[in-house]
Order: sequence, then structure tokens, then C-alpha cells
Amino acid sequence: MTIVGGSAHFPSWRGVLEEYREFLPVTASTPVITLLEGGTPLVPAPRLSERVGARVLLKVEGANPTGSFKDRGMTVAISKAAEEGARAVVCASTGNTSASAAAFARRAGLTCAVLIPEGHIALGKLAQALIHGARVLQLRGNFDQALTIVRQLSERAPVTVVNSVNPFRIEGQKSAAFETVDVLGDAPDALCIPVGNAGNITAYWKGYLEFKEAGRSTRLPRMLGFQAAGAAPIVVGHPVEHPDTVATAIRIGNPASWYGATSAASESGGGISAVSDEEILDAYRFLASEEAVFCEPASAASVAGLLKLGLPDGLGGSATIVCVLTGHGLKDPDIAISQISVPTVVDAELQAVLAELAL
Ligand code: AN7
Repeated sequence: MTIVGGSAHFPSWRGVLEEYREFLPVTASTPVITLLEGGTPLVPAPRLSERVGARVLLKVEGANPTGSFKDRGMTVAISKAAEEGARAVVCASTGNTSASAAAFARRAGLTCAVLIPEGHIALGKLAQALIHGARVLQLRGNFDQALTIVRQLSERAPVTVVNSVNPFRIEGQKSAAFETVDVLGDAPDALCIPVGNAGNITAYWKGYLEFKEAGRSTRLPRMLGFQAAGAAPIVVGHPVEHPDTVATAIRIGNPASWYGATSAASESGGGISAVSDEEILDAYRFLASEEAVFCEPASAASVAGLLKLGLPDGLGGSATIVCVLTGHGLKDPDIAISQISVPTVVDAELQAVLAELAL
């Protein structure tokens, strides 16, 4: 089947699998399950650049079909599951993985089951998993417990796990690193990224290494990962039993790709640090009000971290820094509304509106 697509950023965009086929573990017989994910905008951030003292760009992953970077990995994981004849897929999720898995599974005609932590998933994400017809179970427990059960489940039942412990997820998510190189002409000097289960930082680093190896870039970025202070196992050096943060997407106490994150940080001369909920929400409001980019709280951890650390040592004003904004702000309307004042109510009369707006 010929796919005719396109995105504002890349004309005739065909989705992650077709665009980067030579770097992905697929063959001519792999079915292509795609929603034309990827090809997301790399938006200049002038106010942030001014504050940091270097050129900062935002990789707006909320522009993916289900509103997060998860679609990049899911197109590959679900295509491979379909190729292997799977009937059902399963995942544990803080929300975005479940939304993406539900959508791509539908596209492939597969059954999808998801385990989410009760009471700690953003409303938009829950709505997505439900509307795409996933079997949703709310666990009386957290993400880490859900992932443990999902792994056990896969040993008992004929299901494919589509969490990032599935290597095809990481393979697909490399594509975001590829895109930054393709747009900038080379790798950025530094990449700032939120860290939860640590699959994405692992994937970006793998992508940068592979593109350099293939001669598509001449350098490697410093990898700067950021966890929420209440859920920062890698920063404190041990699993956190009761992770807690306003950024529910990264409310994870024992990341599956722990080693991937620490390797990326150490091999690249970067690091993993923590940002407080207050710093996350400051960055979240700053992005919306100053850069007009609406991301979800977890995504703002990348920018919160950059603002906190400042220009990394050894980088000057000519440096290029990319902050990954992993998910769309509309995912979590409750947090957005909690951060602003409730709109004034007025009578349905022109005079009342004029008086209140005082334009
Ligand atoms: C918006 O959906 O783990 O470090 O189950 O949704 O690769 O885990 C989500 C993670 C960052 C962290 N930003 O990425 C899930 C899930 C957003 C996210 C992360 C997530 P990883």
C-alpha cells in the first residue's frame, strides 16, 4: 500500500517506519501500522533562548497523533506484534503509553489491555484509552506495581507487552533524535529531556549514536535528563517506593531503563538531575504564556531543568539546545485549570462585557 501523508514540518511525511526504515528492525513483509506519527515541529523558543543565553528549540511531541512521543515507539511495536501474529497487546501506563497503545492496537485490529494507577492518570489520557476501546483496569497501586504485573501476565497469557521493555519501542523512539539532526543539519550541543521509565532518553541516545555512526551527523549532544524531585530514583541512587509528583506521567519509582539513562548521561558528558514540582509548574506556565506552547507538566521538566542548571559548562552563546516537550498540554486539563484563575462570570450584555474587559 502506498502511504500518502504529510505534516506541516516535512512535506509528504510517511510516518516513522517509512521515513527511517533503514535504521529500524523491519522487513518488506512487516505490515506498516501507522497514524503518520513523527515529523513533529522543532519550534524556536526566543524568550527561553534569551533567559538561557543560547539558542533553544522545543521538540513539540504533543503534535503526534495521540499527543505524545509514545506514538513513535508504538508504530514499530504494534507493526512487529502484527507481523508476529499477536492477537493482544498489554501495557502498564501512567497514561500516554495506554493512549498510544489503544490507538495503534485499534488500527491493527488487535485487542489492547492497559493497567493504570487508580487516581493518578490525567483525564485526557484515560479518555483516549477508553474511546479507542482498550480494556482499562485501574490498579490499586502505582505504575511500578502495574509494570511488574504486566510482565508476569505476559508469561501466563498470549499477549505482547508494549511498554518500553519491548525493544521495538526504543527503536521507534530513536526517530525523534534523527529528526533533530535532519532539521538542524547536525546534532544539537545538548538535549534536555524528562525521565520517567527512562525509555526515551535511552532511545534518543541510541539514535544520536547511530546517526553519527552512519555519517549523518558529526557530533553527539550532551544528554541532560530530568526527574521530578518526588520521583527521582536515578538521582537518589535507589528505587523510590512511593513516588509522588504533580507530573503524573513521570510518577515512576523504579525505571525499567535505569541503566540506559545513566549510560546516556555518563557517555555523553551530561547528567540526570531533579526538579521540584514548583519548578516544573513555573516552566509549564512560562512555556504557555511566553512561548505559546502548551505541554503537559511532565514535559515541562526538561525546560525546568535547563532553567535551573543554566547553560551547561563549556557551552557558549552559539550553542544549540533542544528541549523535548513529550506530551500535549490538553492531556491534563485539570492541572491547566488549577494553574490559572477561574474566569469571571458576567451578564449577557455588551456593557457588562465592555466594563469587565476594559480594552
Ligand atoms: C509526557 O505513559 O511511562 O522516561 O506509561 O508520558 O521514556 O518513561 C510515560 C512517560 C515523559 C517519560 N513525558 O518518558 C507511560 C509513561 C511524558 C510521558 C515521560 C512520559 P520515559
